Amino acid sequence: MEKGRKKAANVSCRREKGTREMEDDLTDACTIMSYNILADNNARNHPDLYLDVPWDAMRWDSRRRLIIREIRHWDADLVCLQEVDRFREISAEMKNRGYECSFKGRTGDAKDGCATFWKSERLRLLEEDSIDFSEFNLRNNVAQILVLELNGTHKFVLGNIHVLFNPKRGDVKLGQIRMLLEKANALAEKWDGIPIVLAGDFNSTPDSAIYKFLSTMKLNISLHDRKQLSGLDSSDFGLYELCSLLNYQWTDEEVRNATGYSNVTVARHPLRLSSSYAMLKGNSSNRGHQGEPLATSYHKKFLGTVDYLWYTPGLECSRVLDTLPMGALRGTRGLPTREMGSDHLPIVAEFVFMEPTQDDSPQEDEAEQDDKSAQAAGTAKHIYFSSESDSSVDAS
Ligand code: KL2
Repeated sequence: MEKGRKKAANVSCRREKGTREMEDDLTDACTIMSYNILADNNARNHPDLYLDVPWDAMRWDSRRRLIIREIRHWDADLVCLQEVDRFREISAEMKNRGYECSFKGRTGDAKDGCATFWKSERLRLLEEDSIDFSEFNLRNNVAQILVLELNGTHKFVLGNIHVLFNPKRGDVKLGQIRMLLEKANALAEKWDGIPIVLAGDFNSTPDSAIYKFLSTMKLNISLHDRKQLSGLDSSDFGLYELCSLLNYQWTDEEVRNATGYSNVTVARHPLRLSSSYAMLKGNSSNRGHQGEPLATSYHKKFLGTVDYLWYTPGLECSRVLDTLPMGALRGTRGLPTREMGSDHLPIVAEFVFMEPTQDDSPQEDEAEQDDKSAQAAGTAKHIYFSSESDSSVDAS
C-alpha cells in the first residue's frame, strides 16, 4: 500500500508539481488500466493494417517486452487486457509483479480473450463471472465480471469487455454492451449496491450512438442505421446506403439483438455511467468529442477512440493517464512501433470511493447528471502521457 501511494505521487509530480502531496491519503484510491494489446494471432491475420510497421516491431517477442514494460511502468492496481492470446506468457510476468489473474477466452476460431490482473496486496477477489456472448447468438466475444475488495473495505464490480469489431453489426455490439451492463448491475445489487467500473475496447467511437446509449441509459434504435451505430463504418456511401438511410431497415432478429425484445425499439440499461476521460475538464490538447481522447488506437484503417473506463456513482475519477499527442501519434504512421507494443494505447484512471449520497439510485434526469459531472470535474487532474513521459518509460 505504501508503495502504491509513492507511485501515485511520483506520476503526478511529472505533470503538476505538488498537487498530490497536498491531497488526502491515497490509500483508498484504485488505479485501473484498460489495454488492448493486439493478439499475436490477430496481428498475423491482418497484415494489411500494419503495412508501414517495421517487421521487427511486429514480432511478438518484442511487442511482449514493450507491453509488459508499459504495464509495469504505470503500475495500476487492476489491469484489464483485451486481445490476449499468449496468456501464459503474460500471466507469468504479471505474477512476478504480485498480480493474480483471470482469463476468459473467446469462442469459435478466435485464439484470444480478455484477461484481468489485480494486485493481491491491495485487492481481493470476492466473486467471478463471465459472459460468453455466443450463448446468446451475439458472436464469439466475451466479457469478464469480477467483484473485488480494495484494502479490505471498498467493494466494487469490475467489468472487462472486448466488443465485436464488425462495424456493420451495431445491433450485436449494442446487445453485448447491454448484457454486460445488466449483468454488472445485477452483481452490484447482490452485493448491496456497490459501484461499478467497466473497462474495455468497446469498438465504438465517442460520437457514436452506442456511446450515447452508454452515457444516457437509452437509445431509440429506429432513429439509427445499424451500420452507423458504432461510428466505425467508413465504407463508401452507395445506393444501398442511401435507401437504408431513408428507411432504416432492422430485422426482428437485429432488433432483438439490440434491445433484447423483437417488439421494442428502445434499448435501455440500468447504470448511471460516466466515462473517466470525459469527466476530466482539463486542458490537454489530446482530447476531442465529449472530452474523450482523440485517439486510443491507430493503424492503416483506423485512427480514433474505442477504449473506455466507465464508472458509476460511489466512485469519482481523480486522475487519468493522458494519451499521446495526435502529432506524435500521426508521426508514427501507425502502431505498433519499436516503442509501443500494440495498435492501442493503454488508458488508466484513478478512482476514489465516495461516501454514499442520499440518492444514488439510477435515474434518467440528464440535467441532474450534468450537475454531478460538473462537481466531479472540479476535483480532477491529469497526468501526462507525452513524449516526455514516454522517455521515462525507457528509463524504467
Ligand atoms: O478493432 V480491434 O481489431 O478492437 O483493435 O478487434 C478486432 C479488430 C480484432 C479481433 O477480432 O481483430 C481486428 N479489419 C480490421 N480489423 C479487424 C478485422 C477487419 N476485417 N477483423 C478483425 N479485426
